[in-house]
Amino acid sequence: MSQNISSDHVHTENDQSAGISRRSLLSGASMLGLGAAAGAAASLPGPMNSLVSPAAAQGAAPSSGAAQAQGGPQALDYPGKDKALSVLGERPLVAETPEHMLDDDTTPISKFFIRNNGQIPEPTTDPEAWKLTIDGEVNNRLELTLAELKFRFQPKTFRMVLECGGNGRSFFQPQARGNQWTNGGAGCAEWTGIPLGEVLQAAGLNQNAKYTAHYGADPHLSGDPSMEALSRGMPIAKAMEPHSLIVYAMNGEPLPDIHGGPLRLVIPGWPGSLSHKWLTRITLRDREHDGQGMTGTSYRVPNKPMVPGGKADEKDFRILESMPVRSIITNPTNGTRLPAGTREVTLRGAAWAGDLTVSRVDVSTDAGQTWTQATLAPTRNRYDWNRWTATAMLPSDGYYEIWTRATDSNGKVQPPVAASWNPQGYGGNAMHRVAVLVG
Ligand SMILES: Nc1nc2c(c(=O)[nH]1)N[C@H]1C(S)=C(S)[C@@H](COP(=O)(O)O)O[C@H]1N2
Ligand SMILES: [Mo]
Repeated sequence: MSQNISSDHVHTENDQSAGISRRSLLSGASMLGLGAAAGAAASLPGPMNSLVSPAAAQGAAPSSGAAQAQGGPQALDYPGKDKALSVLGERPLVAETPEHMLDDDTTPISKFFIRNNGQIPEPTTDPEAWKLTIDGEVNNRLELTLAELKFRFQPKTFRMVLECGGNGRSFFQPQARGNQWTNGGAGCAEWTGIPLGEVLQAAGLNQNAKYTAHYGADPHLSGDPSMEALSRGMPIAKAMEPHSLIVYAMNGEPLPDIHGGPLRLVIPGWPGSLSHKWLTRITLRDREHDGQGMTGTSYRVPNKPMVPGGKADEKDFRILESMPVRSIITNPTNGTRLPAGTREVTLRGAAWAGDLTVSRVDVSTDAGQTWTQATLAPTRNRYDWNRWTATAMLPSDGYYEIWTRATDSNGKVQPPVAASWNPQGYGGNAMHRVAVLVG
């Protein structure tokens, strides 16, 4: 059975995705040989992108990506973290959450993805004494400890998606530069903190203040103290949104070290890189910030469609702002084997849309020939994700792919493949697909 599945999709010897299919096939065969119980994740070959376009390699997920080139996803070994997170890079440490592990309404800390650009700083022994400076184009420079911040301002808690700007990057063909995220560079946690806008107001923004610049305590990967691991910023209007928070707690716990504790920004809807961890300073600038991660093709996308794999004209790039609409299937797990005779499968998932909202989610079991609308659970607050449910009807035993696509409040729908190729692979919001085998 699995041989048939695979042989449709084997390409040439030197085609990387062919190797991946074969590996998946081998592990899949052994799982099936064990007679995996209903609902258990066997490693069926992932949905193959050749169903959509032979040129793109989307479907190999979760078996695609750089980590897998060395033979399967590497498990994470980090205190407090689920070992089933997959490591995309060790230096800096980057790990994503496989889609089926995003099945909780609120993503637990243990399952939340990790993205670092530099070294992980030494944990502080005195979180309440952590200092944040607000300077630059302000009338009164502020220097506040975390204790003072909590004392002076009213905290807010929102459940909000944090999503890496490169989420979905692995679906680009040819491969785009950077961590090869599938859809797991995202999570939705309850963030508690002080609205950034209130703190900026207290610092008295002057008329020249146009843009923020963020600095943190994490050393550059090289250890060079004159270099920033990351230093991004945003227009004042985004900073003043009531959901842009200076955060000190996650899911009701003190913000964990690995997520930027004791203090970070959470700037929902926009690339995760704006949500600066180990936050020490925000400088108000009179122009667009030009720190680490603001120039060239970093977090920037072309103004006009470019030839996939072609050379970038950086003059014609703009800063990536709102993230695109995305939905994921969190149940069943890709590769699930269901008992013979199963005709109904309960589907669960999540959807979100950057600054926008999700207007609908649809699912298909026939490669998009027909679609069924999913039921969206309400969001708790702006920037929360919509959990969704649907029932897939399977007419017979056999191999099925379940596809999901979300539509945003502007009517934009997720494309079948990652569109708008760009050198660093932003905006890869191809429909998510999982394979199931009935019988
Ligand atoms: N100081 C600092 N903040 C940072 C980063 C970093 O490397 N250093 N990475 C950013 C990126 S690219 C992302 S996607 C998010 C990830 O947050 P998490 O590791 O808590 O999931 O943190 C952002 N904040
Ligand atoms: Mo990111």
